Amino acid sequence: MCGLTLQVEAGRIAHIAGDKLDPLSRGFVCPKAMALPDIHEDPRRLRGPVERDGAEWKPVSWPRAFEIAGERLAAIQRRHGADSVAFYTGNPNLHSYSAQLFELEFAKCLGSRNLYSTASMDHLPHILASYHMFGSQFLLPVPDIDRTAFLLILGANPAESNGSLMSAPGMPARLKAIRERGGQVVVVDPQRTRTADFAGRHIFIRPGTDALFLLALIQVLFAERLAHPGRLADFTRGIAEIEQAAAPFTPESVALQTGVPAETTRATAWEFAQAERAVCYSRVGACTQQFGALAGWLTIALNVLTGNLDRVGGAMFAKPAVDIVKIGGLLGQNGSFAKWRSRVRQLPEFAGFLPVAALAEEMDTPGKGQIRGLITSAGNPVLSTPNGARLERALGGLEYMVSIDLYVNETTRFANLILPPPSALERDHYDIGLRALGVRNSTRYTKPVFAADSSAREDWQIYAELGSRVARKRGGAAGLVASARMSASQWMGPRRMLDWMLRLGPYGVPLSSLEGEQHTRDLGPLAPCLPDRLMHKPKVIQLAPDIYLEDLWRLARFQQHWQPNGLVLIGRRQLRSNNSWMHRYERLSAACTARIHPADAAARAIRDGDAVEIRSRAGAIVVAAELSDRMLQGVVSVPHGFGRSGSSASVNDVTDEGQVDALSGVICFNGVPVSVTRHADVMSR
Ligand SMILES: Nc1nc2c(c(=O)[nH]1)N[C@H]1C(S)=C(S)[C@@H](COP(=O)(O)OP(=O)(O)OC[C@H]3O[C@@H](n4cnc5c(=O)[nH]c(N)nc54)[C@H](O)[C@@H]3O)O[C@H]1N2
Ligand SMILES: Nc1nc2c(c(=O)[nH]1)N[C@H]1C(S)=C(S)[C@@H](COP(=O)(O)OP(=O)(O)OC[C@H]3O[C@@H](n4cnc5c(=O)[nH]c(N)nc54)[C@H](O)[C@@H]3O)O[C@H]1N2
Ligand SMILES: [Mo]
Repeated sequence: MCGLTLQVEAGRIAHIAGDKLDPLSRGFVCPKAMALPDIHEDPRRLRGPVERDGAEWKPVSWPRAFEIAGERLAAIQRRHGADSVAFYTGNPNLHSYSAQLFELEFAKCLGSRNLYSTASMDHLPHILASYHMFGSQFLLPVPDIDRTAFLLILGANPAESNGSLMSAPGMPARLKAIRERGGQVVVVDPQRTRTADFAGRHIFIRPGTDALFLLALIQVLFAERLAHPGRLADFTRGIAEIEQAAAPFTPESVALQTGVPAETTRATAWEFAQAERAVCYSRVGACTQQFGALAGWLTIALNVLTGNLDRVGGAMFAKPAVDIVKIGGLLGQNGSFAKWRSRVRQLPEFAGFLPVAALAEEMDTPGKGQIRGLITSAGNPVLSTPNGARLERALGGLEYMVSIDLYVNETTRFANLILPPPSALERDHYDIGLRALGVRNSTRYTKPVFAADSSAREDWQIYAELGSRVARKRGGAAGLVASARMSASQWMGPRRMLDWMLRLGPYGVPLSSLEGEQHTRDLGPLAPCLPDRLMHKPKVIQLAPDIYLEDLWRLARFQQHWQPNGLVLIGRRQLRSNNSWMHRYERLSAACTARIHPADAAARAIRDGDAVEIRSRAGAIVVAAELSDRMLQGVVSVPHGFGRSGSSASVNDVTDEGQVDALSGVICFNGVPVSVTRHADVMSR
């Protein structure tokens, strides 16, 4: 999303810089963009399909690769039913419009209910809330960060992650600007993060208790007559219900579990309510935890109850050139929840996808519907999903596996076949999803920087070729229809689809008019759009959907039975990293250490730099301890995405696939009970 200026000399990138004329990123560029040439030129990147032969990888032609993969996957489905082949789609697919456009059609070709994406370890609570409250999973509020006077952040570190579900390149400057214009930024996090340093105000919170904290804020709003939804009240239902539901959760009653003093909670509620323009923004830390769904819902509720939803400086909705809310509605993609559940543990689907926490057990639990074949695309679930070690064992037992990826990684090494697309610089680019989350409306289409090899297949082409083959070879009426639909999509191609979506959008710009533009086109600041854009019929905000009110019983029970116990594990992201796959580039280097409070370390005779063993129900890892008083006592933090080599370890060998938010099925990466022991002590036992 950062506008870039690339200088190309003799077929190579000679220089990369931020585009100062970009209306959104204003010249800012993060380390990930600087690594683009490293990815492009990396000799380890796969340039053509490879087939595994024992421990060796042998090149194979594209036609032959599609033929084998199509036949093997369809054969499994013919024998064991469509659900026996699963599909996992990873994070980078969200950054490729053409892959995204073909992904759902590909899933239809498989005809399987075993579909998995990163949503359930990331943003599921947010899309679940938008679906229930606004009627569309795509109608996601974005903090109007450049005009707000009070930003309350829970469980996000945008100064390092660059913002998520909020496309706002250059967060440090944007955070500073809030304070320079007299505003406030408050960060609620078990670690004092880089974002907290910019904020100036930081509140420590115990992992997994954000729902309690947010409910207490809402309780204060009602008890102290601070709730003023303003014009939103005309089209909001459930205000009285939420008042009643929040009543028992006073700041005093949640102080013990959250670790936030009652006076701090009360003062925060007052400041938030009285600020001229305020917005609450919560992300990964508040999502991927035991009450993630409740926290996602309450974040929006707090904004509504203070009149800050759809208000300048509050939580607003972008008006993107490709209106995915409208198109999603036309295509019947507003969302769905718990229409079916996973076979083994009965975890709910959302929009057709099952929680990743179920993936390994669906593979290694025998019975009808067991997964025997797998396609992964742009992902690395061995490192990115909970209990990666169990998943790894399960991968070894598959009958056939295909991976669509640029690399042999910790997951794709189990594939029988790897199909690599060209690098990001060799394909065109348009941000469909991320522009819809922009803090300012803008649009840009980027042509390929380099021409791909004539034999190269982009992700969408791989989806099309493989999908139509599997569907056709599986046979049956459904298979033939899916295959024909995919062929029609392939004939149309992603560019024409994009052009059509742009023309249908609120600005009616044809793709050809964007193609000639050097810079991102500014489409202006965010503007109020409710109740018009609401997708419920009638157009209302459902402030208190039953699924959330019912889940409050679980929260109350947790509160009652809460007891201080040992250490819990949480994650963190670092500036020079990107999930599991960018550490290999020299320009990106992050460290995999266990951050622990000095008092917790002292109690275990751990010194800075000592190797420590972190153990949970699921497994154990050994990493170096990093003593830091920026951690809340009782909490230890390890970043994810590192492989099991040298001094690093995969934290997801410790996270527990058994620990999910019971309502949504989102995984609890944050708040895993662990023991931490000096490695030397473990060895001598
Ligand atoms: N403990 C813990 N675990 C976490 C998280 C956490 O906070 N804590 N965060 C979770 C979150 S939010 C996410 S999004 C996931 C990410 O999890 P995944 O999506 O499973 O993993 P990535 O590391 O993003 O995988 C990237 C892979 O995509 C490949 N790739 C890159 N570009 C392309 C492309 O254009 N096409 C194709 N086909 N492949 C490409 C890369 O080579 C790499 O192998 O991790 C989750 N895991
Ligand atoms: N440099 C870099 N940028 C990235 C990525 C990357 O790997 N590296 N990944 C990208 C992806 S896929 C995503 S989804 C986004 C994520 O973007 P963010 O959500 O901003 O990223 P995190 O650093 O995971 O922030 C989570 C924060 O939650 C805190 N936390 C943990 N548990 C709790 C809790 O129970 N309550 C509260 N209140 N806080 C808690 C953690 O201490 C941490 O500071 O970042 C994206 N950007
Ligand atoms: Mo993510």
